[in-house]
Amino acid sequence: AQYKVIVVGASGAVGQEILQVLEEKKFPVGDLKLCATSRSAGKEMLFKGNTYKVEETTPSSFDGMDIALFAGGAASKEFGPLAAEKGVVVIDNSSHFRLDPEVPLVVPEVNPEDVKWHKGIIANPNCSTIIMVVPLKAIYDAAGIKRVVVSTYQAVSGAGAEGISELTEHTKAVLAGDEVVPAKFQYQIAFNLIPHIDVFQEMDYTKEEWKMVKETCKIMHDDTIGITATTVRVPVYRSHSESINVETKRKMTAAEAREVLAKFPGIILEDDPSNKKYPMPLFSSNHDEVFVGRIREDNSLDHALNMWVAADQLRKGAATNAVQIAELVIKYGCLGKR
Ligand code: 2RA
Repeated sequence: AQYKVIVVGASGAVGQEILQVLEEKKFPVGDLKLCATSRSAGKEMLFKGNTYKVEETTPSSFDGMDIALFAGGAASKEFGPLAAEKGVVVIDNSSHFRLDPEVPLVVPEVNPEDVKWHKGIIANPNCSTIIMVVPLKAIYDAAGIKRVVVSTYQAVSGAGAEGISELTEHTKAVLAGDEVVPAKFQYQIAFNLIPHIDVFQEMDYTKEEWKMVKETCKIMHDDTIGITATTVRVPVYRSHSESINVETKRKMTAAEAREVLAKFPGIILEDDPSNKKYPMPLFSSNHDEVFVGRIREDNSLDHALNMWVAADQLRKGAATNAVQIAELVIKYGCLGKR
């Protein structure tokens, strides 16, 4: 069978990745429609060797479509429910519906079954959450989890195409001795780290940090897991990295952790310090797996482990995860109610 697919926000960084992943994974696209705001309407994009013109998103854009992949941003709030009303299965990258109890929040390697109870909208978690919960699930199944402490090192492309160009511009300006003009980021991002992603909220945590806390408990179906996060923007173009400390319920050695992580779907273990083997964003980019390494027992706490992970946040962190959800919708036969 083939499916009528509409990509909303097609011209942005995530939208472009969605098209690439749909093509790479040979998703059964029968009919493709690319939509975006009026600002991007008219742009031409390639898919499977054919040129498609980006149209402005309107309510009628969704007529007769089977699956809508929203790349993120405000469009989901305006058009998501409307598309679902029309019987289109909406897979949304924005944060808008993630914590809605009526909306499943899904990472296919972690909670695939949640796709089955969708009521028209399925939410894609935040990229930094997806990258963390894949290895956490392997540990959780083997030893249980009491608490997680995570610090992230997030690429500038998490802030879209403007984030990418700002790193380039700031780097050139610094090297040329010119004035640096922050626009997308709060400060100069070249040769700097900015511990501020999204807005500050209660307890002086940012919205990005609260996303990691709340989304993880929903995906893992376990509100007893204690999570605290610090999210940081770093001068890296692509791939988020994360330093994760996990306190487990049952003792787990580093060797046991390596064993379960190596076997877990969607993970590539890169953990051989004597040969300088560990994950790095330069090498995890353009892949779909979460790379895990630097696994060590916590020297300061009995039942705890450290690990360092890196993954392409435009792919596994967004586009690939969304397309994998679409594949589950087909596998489980839970397309929209016409
Ligand atoms: C970021 N995770 O990295 C957020 C949104 N993609 O900016």
